[in-house]
Amino acid sequence: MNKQIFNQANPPAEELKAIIDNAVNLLVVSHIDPDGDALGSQLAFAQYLKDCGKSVTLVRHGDIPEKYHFLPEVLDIPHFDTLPNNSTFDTVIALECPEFKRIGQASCWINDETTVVNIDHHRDNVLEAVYNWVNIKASSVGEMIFEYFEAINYVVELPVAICLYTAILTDTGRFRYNVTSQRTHEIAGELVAIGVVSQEVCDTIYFNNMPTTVSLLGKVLHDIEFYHNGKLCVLTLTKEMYEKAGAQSSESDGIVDYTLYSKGVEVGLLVKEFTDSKTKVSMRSRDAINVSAIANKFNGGGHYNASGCLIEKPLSESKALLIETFKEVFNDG
Ligand SMILES: [Mn+2]
Repeated sequence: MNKQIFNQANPPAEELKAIIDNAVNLLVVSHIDPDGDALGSQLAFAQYLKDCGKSVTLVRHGDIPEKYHFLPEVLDIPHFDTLPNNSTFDTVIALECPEFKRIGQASCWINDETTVVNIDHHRDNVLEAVYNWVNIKASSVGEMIFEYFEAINYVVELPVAICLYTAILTDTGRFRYNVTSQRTHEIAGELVAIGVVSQEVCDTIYFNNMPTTVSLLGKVLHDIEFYHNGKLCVLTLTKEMYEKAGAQSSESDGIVDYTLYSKGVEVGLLVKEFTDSKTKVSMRSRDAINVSAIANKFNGGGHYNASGCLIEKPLSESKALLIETFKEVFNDG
């Protein structure tokens, strides 16, 4: 089969449906350390495939954050190391994965014979699959899947609606990022019409933190730093802070958002001690600055206003390097 590339908003419904009609044994995967869009999209698409009478397997690489445990059947998604090695799939649906390596170990089920369908909205998607539908204007893969469901007249029921709403809500930062379009709100409205209770979903995800998480946030905010005339905000997370707060590593999820809480900040960084020699960085920006390009310089990637990378240097060195890098960005030399 020749490679097909659809860089468009409209779902290539006929082509996609034809692939699914021909598929027998499908695997639905997403990226390492799944987030709301990854899990919501995976669950929604898998339900649709089951409703088509297909044999469907889901798999994940990484833990499911506690705040997403309410998603219907999410806890049934097996970790890749619990799936039998000899499982075979003729078709793999890869959601939210700019490249196969983002799938993690679950990519071991992709070989030359596999028909891979890549559905994504990352602008750095490398179009590795046989079939690629990439819409960089979509707020989320959840939004793209809704468009596809609508195009083929698949009736979305409440469990699927909850999954798609979660995907959209989380990937738009609660309808805040600039990818949030009129269409995004319309789709959210349709999902509410199906029965999604917006406040319930929102509170379950955002207002349901463990006390240790909030304690960790307090420690991080206590040491907040500003550079380059207040345009760069840096939050630092050390292993010691985790220990003192009694928090797990997954509990830092969302802390990066606080980097943009203050007036005048254009870029926010969360710099996290990963190991003694590696530092994990999350970047956020307001409209004008493309932090994905900066993350790329450090072999990372992501979106225009939200990206990340892993720097192979200790925390303090990485932080100094980043602050220096942003000097140029702000012409603050
Ligand atoms: Mn996404």
